[in-house]
Amino acid sequence: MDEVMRILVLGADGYLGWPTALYLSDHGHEVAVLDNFARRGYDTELGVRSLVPIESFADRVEAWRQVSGKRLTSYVGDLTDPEFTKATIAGFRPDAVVHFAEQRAAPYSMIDQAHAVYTQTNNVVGTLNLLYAIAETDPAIHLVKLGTMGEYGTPNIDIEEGWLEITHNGRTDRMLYPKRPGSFYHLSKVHDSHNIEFACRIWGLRATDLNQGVVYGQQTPQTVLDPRLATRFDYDAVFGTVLNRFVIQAVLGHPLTVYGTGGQTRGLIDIRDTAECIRIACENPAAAGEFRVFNQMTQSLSVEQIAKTVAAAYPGDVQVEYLDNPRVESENHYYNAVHTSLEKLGLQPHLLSDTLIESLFDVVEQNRDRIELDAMRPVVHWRRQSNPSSAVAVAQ
Ligand code: NAD
Ligand code: USQ
Repeated sequence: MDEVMRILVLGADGYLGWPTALYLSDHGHEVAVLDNFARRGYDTELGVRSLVPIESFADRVEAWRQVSGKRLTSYVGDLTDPEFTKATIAGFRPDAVVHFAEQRAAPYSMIDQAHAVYTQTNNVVGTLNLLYAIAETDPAIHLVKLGTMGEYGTPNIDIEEGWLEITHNGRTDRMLYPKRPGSFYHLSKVHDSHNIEFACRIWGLRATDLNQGVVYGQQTPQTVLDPRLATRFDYDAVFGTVLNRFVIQAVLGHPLTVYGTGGQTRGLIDIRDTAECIRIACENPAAAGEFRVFNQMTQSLSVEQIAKTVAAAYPGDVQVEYLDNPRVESENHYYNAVHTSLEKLGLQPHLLSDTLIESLFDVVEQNRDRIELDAMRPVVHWRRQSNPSSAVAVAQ
């Protein structure tokens, strides 16, 4: 790194925000961390908890100071509060803001009307407040925003990195890539992308939208330095993501819950690569007025391939159960997503390996007594307008 940057990480108490903040701090940057603890609140609501115990925000920040000698400036507050957001940006004066702070579970957004409205309000309003705060404080601040590969859906053409050159009736233009997302959560990210692109166009802001695939893994070189630095690991049917859930199900001796035929294909990325992609994006900022989009994934696999990979890595017997798909999604489709920009800037991907999966088996073994089995079954169905919020609630 040539230059120490001031980087504000929003959503830094979450699964990805916390290890990314440590990674950036470890790379010599001046890092501030912010959260409103909404994620801990969803745990209480759903009756679940992270498989791996996590410390309070204050205790984690203090643990990092003790372990690394580095200080994280911390802010507690809600991005949907415009005054708080403005005061934080004006107070810390970051070179880059990394924005993870959204409600990120598709099933949570599909529970019922209240959860859909909450998700879109929290995500879209929070991001809009942030755009105003940056524009009014200093338009040169680089916004590094977490989007999602699910914004694109599964079109029957190649997925480009955010933009598409279209020729129509003999005329050509460069347009935002058409989006067909699969949940009200994924839609909130599409709305964010449009708002950010517009702010770059009208105010000359600089932004990088990172359309990230499904993340797997739990440990990074920084989080393993001390148990108090662990990041969360979700397994429940609302917040647990597919590969992490399959690893846990294999260890418990539960069948891997493949939804539908398992033919649906997704982009994936290792949690260590998430942190590195953020560092690369921060250290190589977008130009003034540029809305830059990178597809932050390193490989594509179908859900069935993920299940087979986990089953092959596990030393014992593993059953696979094909459930009626609770979601509305294509299970047999073309999928070819370009993801070369981050690699051109230096990303060296960790591709999915048996070694990584085996290390996750160990993490699960150490914490298996913390698992709430009822939370493993999907209870949120896309075709219904009203769902129970958790299997735990259904079981009680
Ligand atoms: P997470 O829920 O663990 O973390 C998000 C954090 O943001 C939480 O700690 C939450 O309390 C905080 N937050 C939410 N709303 C806030 C608000 N209004 N004000 C302040 N803080 C708020 O999620 P994660 O898995 O770490 O994901 C982080 C980001 O990455 C999300 O934007 C998500 O959409 C994106 N992403 C995640 C994945 C994945 O597989 N986990 C994949 C692609 C993209
Ligand atoms: N799936 C199963 N069985 C399960 C869980 C999931 O078959 O037990 C399937 C789903 O039907 C879906 C795929 O696995 O086809 C991925 O589901 P997921 O829950 O792992 O991921 P998703 O809902 O797409 O959301 C996650 C994160 C979200 C992020 C997104 C990236 O929660 O924040 O935006 O991954 S992406 O998928 O590229 O949009």
